[in-house]
Amino acid sequence: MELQQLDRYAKALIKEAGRKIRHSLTYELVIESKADANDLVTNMDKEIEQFFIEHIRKDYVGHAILGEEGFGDDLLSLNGYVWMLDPIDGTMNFIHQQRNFAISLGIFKDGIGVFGYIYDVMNDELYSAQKGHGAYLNDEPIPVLESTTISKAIIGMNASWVVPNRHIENEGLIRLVKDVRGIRSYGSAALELAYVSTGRIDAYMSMRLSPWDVAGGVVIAEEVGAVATNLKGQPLKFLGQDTFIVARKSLHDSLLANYITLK
Ligand code: 2AM
Ligand code: CA
Ligand code: CA
Ligand code: CA
Repeated sequence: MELQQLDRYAKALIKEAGRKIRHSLTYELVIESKADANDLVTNMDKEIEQFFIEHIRKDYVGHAILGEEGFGDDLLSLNGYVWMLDPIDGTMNFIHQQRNFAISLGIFKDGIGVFGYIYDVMNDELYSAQKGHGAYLNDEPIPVLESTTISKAIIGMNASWVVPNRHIENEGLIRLVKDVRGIRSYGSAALELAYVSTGRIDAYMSMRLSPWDVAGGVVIAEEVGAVATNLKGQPLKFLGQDTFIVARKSLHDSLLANYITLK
């Protein structure tokens, strides 16, 4: 298969899906809760996932699809081509703000990320990368990240980190909040990965993410020299949920060694 053709195809689908989402803002959304009252999903999350799946199943027979809203395949392995799709990452922002959400897509082959895409729909900004070929924001190459220190770092993380929880010791997190330059919480894992990749923030971490939240972003982040693992420092499996951290290597290692103590 011609990889450049696959890249063009994926980008065209993403742009078309983005147009559909922007257009949908003129209509009233149907909003439902999933696992809990604040875990939201709309008709557009479902429609956009189905839009991708219909096209991929027709044009790339044999490729598997892993999508948040469950219209894709139930996968036990990552053999062959697998499209990991989050049709709207940051659904709460989509509903409340009509911005700060993204389409997140990773195309993997035999468990290795080949293409990554994050589309900031309202800003018409497409972050993309092909493994080994660098990362782009629209048509501009994204420079490789320079190293930084904790004291100059802005860290993306969720406010739930400061609530005592069963995953991580609070003591290290309190020290972290004091030691870093700033903390940000954007509410879209995919956009936070895009921001780490472009140096707008220096790290992003989460206690629970799924493959479709990070698949595209990890391909992009690795192309600019960032490292992504779970909070134990282990490689990501992209099958099932896990903890997550992404940052350039020195910062990643320092965060795990000095601030994140798993219970
Ligand atoms: P989503 O908007 O696609 O659900 C919010 O901090 C980030 O965490 C978003 O990227 C959100 O993705 C993701 N997330 C993953 N699991 C979630 C859950 N159960 N409830 C809310 N957000 C979740
Ligand atoms: Ca969701
Ligand atoms: Ca998501
Ligand atoms: Ca989603």
